[in-house]
Amino acid sequence: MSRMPENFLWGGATAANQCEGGFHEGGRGIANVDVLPAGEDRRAVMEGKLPMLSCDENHYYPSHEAIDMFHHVKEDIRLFAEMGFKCYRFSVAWSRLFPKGDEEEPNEEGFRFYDELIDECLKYGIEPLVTICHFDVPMHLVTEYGSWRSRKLVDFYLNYCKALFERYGKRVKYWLTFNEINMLMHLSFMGAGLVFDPDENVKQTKYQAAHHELLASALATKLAHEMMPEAMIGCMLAAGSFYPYTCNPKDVWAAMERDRGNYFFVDVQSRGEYPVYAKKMLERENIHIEMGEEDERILKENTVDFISFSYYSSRLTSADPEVSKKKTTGNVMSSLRNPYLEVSEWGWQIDPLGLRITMNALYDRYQKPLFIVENGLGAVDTPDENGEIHDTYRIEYLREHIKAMRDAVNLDGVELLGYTVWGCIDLVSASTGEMKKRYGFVYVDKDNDGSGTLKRSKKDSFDWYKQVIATNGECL
Ligand code: BGP
Repeated sequence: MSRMPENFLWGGATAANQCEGGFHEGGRGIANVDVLPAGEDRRAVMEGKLPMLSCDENHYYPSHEAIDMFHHVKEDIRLFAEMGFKCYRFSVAWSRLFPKGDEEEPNEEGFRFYDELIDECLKYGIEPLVTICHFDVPMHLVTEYGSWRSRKLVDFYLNYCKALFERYGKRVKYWLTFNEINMLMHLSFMGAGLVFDPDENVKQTKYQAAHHELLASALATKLAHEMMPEAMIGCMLAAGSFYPYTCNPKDVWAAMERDRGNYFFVDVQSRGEYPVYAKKMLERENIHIEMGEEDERILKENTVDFISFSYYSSRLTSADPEVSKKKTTGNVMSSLRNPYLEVSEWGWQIDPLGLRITMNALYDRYQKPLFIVENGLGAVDTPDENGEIHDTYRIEYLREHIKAMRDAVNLDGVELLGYTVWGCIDLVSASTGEMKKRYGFVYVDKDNDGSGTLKRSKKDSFDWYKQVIATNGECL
């Protein structure tokens, strides 16, 4: 009861724009994620409210070097192997393979980094799990086509998928079409390259863009199944169930509606059609999604094989506008402050049982295998006088979440393919652009302002996680 099933995929997860760096190397083109500055303007740029279509002198752009995995790949994968990783989730930078995004043929040089990365993983018996698009859109597609608001993006994305499947189809089994697809609704520029005009009907644009991503996801799933019969294709949701603030039915209703706002995407990707509640909502709000004749059939016939998600916290909501003022931060969406929970240094609430609740909710709803592809604690790590990091707080967070995950599997019967800890090596924070918000088992010597030697060192959590994997989750 205290172990995970055989062949459970323990590991870690990263994203290209948060760890690779080398943003101009090998012919890579510039992407939306490269123009996200650190500092106070970041939020408005991420939301698409403050257009930043190129870099300027007044801002610092942390993705440009990130932790320079581009030049440390062997060292980093070796460290993951030393922890006993069975799986490593990473993303491919679209603009490395298609610098502008609308080229017919991929940039051969761009493959080299991933060739090496994947070979290194396989050398150590680590299963690669590839996120095809983790927020990035080549900037040329943003400026020339308006990003995902244009249906043309579907073709460009598919061309990119084809290049990936051709190259890596024999070596990679697990693929995710879009990271946190529901991010499009909240941080629309970071998540989908959307910039809004002041007088634009933003909701209309978001749902049209969402339709294009959903269609692209279904077509990529189709292509993957045709080209790689063994492959497993997943969707990816920024998950975390909403709790009602009180037992007032109005609060319960509010929580259900907020959950549906997120489920919408996975409902389409997993069940193959727009759920009725969404159709009704679109009708009420006078939002009209332009669809091609075949779109509904394509969605229906090409559903995903598994449901992956990130989980950092549960969420809390209320129907009462007064109560709704007591907010705290969280992944993508803010939440009300739950008095029963503690928070991280960044105000994200810590709720291990919420992971079990979320897993059960997703499994009940979709009846497909789940994969936890992000979970972890962003914290300040301070090296002691010997340069060591005793991150007991991180161990504690992960231990409690792993216990909840074990219960969901062993006591509730949820089918779970694996668990990859977010930011298994320190990397740039997506929401804040900071290095100080660290998730890793491996410390990277680099500061918020970009200074540091980039030297890697093991934290206490490194050996702890190694033992967790070695005992298949028994020894926590
Ligand atoms: C998710 C993203 C990741 C990652 C993580 C942690 O939204 O998929 O890219 O960054 O959250 O968030 P943050 O970096 O803001 O702490």
